[in-house]
Amino acid sequence: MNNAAAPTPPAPSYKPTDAASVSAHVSSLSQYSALYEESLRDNDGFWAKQAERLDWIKKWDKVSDCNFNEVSIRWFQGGKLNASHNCVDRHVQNGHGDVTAIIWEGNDPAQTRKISYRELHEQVQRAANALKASGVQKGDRVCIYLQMIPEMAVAILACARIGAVHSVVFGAFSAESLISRINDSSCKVIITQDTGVRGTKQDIPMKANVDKAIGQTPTVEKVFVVRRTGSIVEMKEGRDIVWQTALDSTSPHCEPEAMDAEDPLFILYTSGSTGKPKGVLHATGGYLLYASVTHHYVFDYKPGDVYWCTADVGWITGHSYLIYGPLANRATVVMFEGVPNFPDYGRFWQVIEKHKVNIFYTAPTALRSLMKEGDAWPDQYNLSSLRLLGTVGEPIKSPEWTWYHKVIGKGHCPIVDTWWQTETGGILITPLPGATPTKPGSATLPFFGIRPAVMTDQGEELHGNDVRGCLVLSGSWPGQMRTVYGDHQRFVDTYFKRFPGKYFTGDGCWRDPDGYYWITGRVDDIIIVSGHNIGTAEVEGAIGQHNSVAEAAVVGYPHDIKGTAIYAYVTLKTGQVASDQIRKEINLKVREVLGPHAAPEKLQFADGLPKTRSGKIMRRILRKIAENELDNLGDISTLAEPAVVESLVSGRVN
Ligand code: 7RM
Repeated sequence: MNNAAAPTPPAPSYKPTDAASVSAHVSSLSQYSALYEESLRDNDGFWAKQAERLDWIKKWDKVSDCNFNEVSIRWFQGGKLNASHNCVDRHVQNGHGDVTAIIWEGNDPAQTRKISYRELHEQVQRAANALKASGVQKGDRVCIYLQMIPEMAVAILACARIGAVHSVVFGAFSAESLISRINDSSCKVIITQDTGVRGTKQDIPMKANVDKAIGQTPTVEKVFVVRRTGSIVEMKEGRDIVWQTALDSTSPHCEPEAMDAEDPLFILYTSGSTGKPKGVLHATGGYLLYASVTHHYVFDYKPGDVYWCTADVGWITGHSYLIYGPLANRATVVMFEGVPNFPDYGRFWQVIEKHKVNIFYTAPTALRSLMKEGDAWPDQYNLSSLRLLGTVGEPIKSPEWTWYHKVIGKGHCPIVDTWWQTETGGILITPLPGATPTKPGSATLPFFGIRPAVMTDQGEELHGNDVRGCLVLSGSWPGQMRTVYGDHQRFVDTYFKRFPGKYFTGDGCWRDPDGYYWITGRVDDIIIVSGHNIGTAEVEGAIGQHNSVAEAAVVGYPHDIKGTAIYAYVTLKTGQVASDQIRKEINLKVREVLGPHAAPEKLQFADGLPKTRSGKIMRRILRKIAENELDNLGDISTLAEPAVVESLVSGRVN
């Protein structure tokens, strides 16, 4: 296992304030414990009760039918529902059409739009009709390649309405990433925008990227282009359609499709260790319920609260906690197009003051980058509307936790450190804000119905507290992914092989003497940079596309801002001479192939890489060198050529 050192106890414990507890959905640790016990004792009963939160067209026959040995996972079989009805229609029907669904804050602070549930209802129906008119049918896949604009929510919900399976591709991804994702799930339609606006970038070439991709995506028939900037883009007659025109010229009525609870709702690609991204597939009923229930309890959402999740919809956090969970709960959400440092480092705090945000959910990497700019930025703004803070994506360390707590939350806002994965659909380990005393850096305790366990490398479960090992889940929950799209065997192999009968998260953890969970990082070769899940193999593949490169190996190393950054070891083809020019070109190549978030922070040219006799690169050694832990390289006797280690150490980039 390659776990970062676990934090050392004892950590201070922060009790929820009376103000946080009194009105909370769960207001004491004993109430949490009782409910938690009950949720395990009668798991089906618990979820059946929770499922009453949603509108069902037809009630389910069976709550759960899950078997991790056979890797078969089904929730609410026989039940029928529609996700867009649950996120939009029912709120309007129940008399809440005037409630603001989305407060859109543009990249430019002067640009704001408010969209009520009624307006959203109309837009979603028009979009659903436009998709149908372009030939999209139930079960077809639709690629959504957009920035953070309201049309993102409309497009997602329109797909859900007609039973099309959406696959959102992060707006910063390159044409090449787009091609592989579109082809893997044979998308019929792409929804994109002319150009994008983000920070100082005023013309991100979204449609142009689609144009680059489309020659190599034979299944794509139509491209919808949202007018965002009005920049001139090529429009191919008969294929490309302006989104706004299509919506305006269609009917504002479209009946939601009755979907089986187990029908796919969406695919979201996440990095895999072999380099080929995995199409994580989520099912309609279980996913929607899980997103809704966790949003309700973890963010303690109550009608009237203004809730802001800063995550991009291109990641799972945006799917679950910007779109599906909050909208199912009739929340008012802030959707932000910009970046934390534009026009200056006060932007987040300015937006909180402007929209009187009550609940704020962001990533530790964003906090680190803002913390280093000093307290003067947040201190300029009135943050008194805040009552709850959250984090996600990576472990949060003490300095930024304390800063978040004191400088942003003024000491009175509980912080929920939420641990989960693309694969889990929603939050699994987390404090409940009115109930759970928190320790900075710990995601604390399991959510209702969740059964974490800690395993040794040898596959034995470690019972009791103060144990370290691999984090697994011993039973299913409704939000669990159902399969890897088009490759069920990969689903089985990745998550259920290492510990038979259990779901392996890939993370290491420490369950401390109080039973609190501390996530210590990935045990395999995924690197989490600024909260983005990046496969080492993908980056190596991209570097390898440079003509001069023979071979590359990348590892993560601790980085103050990004949490983990990428260190690349590159062997050039014989006859090629290492230079700053090649270094720059390699960097550009990675940006072009995968996007800027995957570019290596450090790059070392190496004559050879440490390999085993069977040819496997020993990343353990590369990690130690990157981390500058040179005294402790471990056993190098299994290397084919132990001498390469010395030359790697001497060429280390500081
Ligand atoms: C939601 C999301 C998943 C991986 C996960 C962990 C790490 C996420 C936390 C965390 C420590 C947290 N999905 N991770 N949240 N580690 N504390 N609160 O991030 O699929 O992109 O990444 O992220 O390693 O396995 S993800």
